[in-house]
Amino acid sequence: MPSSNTPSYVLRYFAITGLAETTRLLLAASNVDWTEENPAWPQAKADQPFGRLPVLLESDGSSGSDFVLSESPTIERYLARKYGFIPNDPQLASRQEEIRDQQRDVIQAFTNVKKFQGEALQEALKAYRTIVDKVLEVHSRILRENGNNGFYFGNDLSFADLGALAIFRTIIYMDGGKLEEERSKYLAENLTPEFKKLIETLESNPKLQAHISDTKILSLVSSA
Ligand SMILES: N[C@@H](CCC(=O)N[C@@H](CS)C(=O)NCC(=O)O)C(=O)O
Repeated sequence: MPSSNTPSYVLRYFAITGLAETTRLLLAASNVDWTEENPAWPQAKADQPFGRLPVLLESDGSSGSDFVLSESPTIERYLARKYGFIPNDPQLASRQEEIRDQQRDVIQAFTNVKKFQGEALQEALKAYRTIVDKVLEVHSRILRENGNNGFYFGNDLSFADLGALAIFRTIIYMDGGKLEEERSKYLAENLTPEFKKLIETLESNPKLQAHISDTKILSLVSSA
């Protein structure tokens, strides 16, 4: 358990995976004290620093002061650096961030599919499949080069690993967890053995259990 001087956190977001899922996994893996708030919207919009969510509040255990942070990529990197999921070496750190930004492109393409109809929808689906194929291909190679041990780099959980699990959880649960929609079905049907191993490794990590125990996805994607 964190000591009394360890910061505690409140994550404000909507009750969906979306832009907060990597942050939730980072908070769980960091073994810190954290809770989630789902504010009434749009009533709470004016109370947020930039009028949007997610927002992270950090309370310093000793002074009680709050550090308030917006922008999901910034929140993620703040926690990942602070709790050792991004290495200090700038080149190694960039490798983690590069992977995470490519994962983010998948979510961007995924949400674009929801915006369009007709011909534009077909174009958005094509773009989504292209980025999914690329990430599965390139990232599976990186996972293989690391010995296919369920981690992108070395033998420890990193920012890249947590980001990958968040991608699958976001896509599957934003589509209702049924793997019937074109978007989630495509991802599940094309999942590689390397990603299955990564999901299996993360889903058995004791630190993540409190957040994922009722929402594990390996059996869902394996039977797709
Ligand atoms: N760049 C921001 C985007 C935040 C964002 O678009 N949040 C949406 C939810 S996913 C939101 O707050 N929508 C409600 C609103 O804009 O009123 C981030 O990555 O955190």
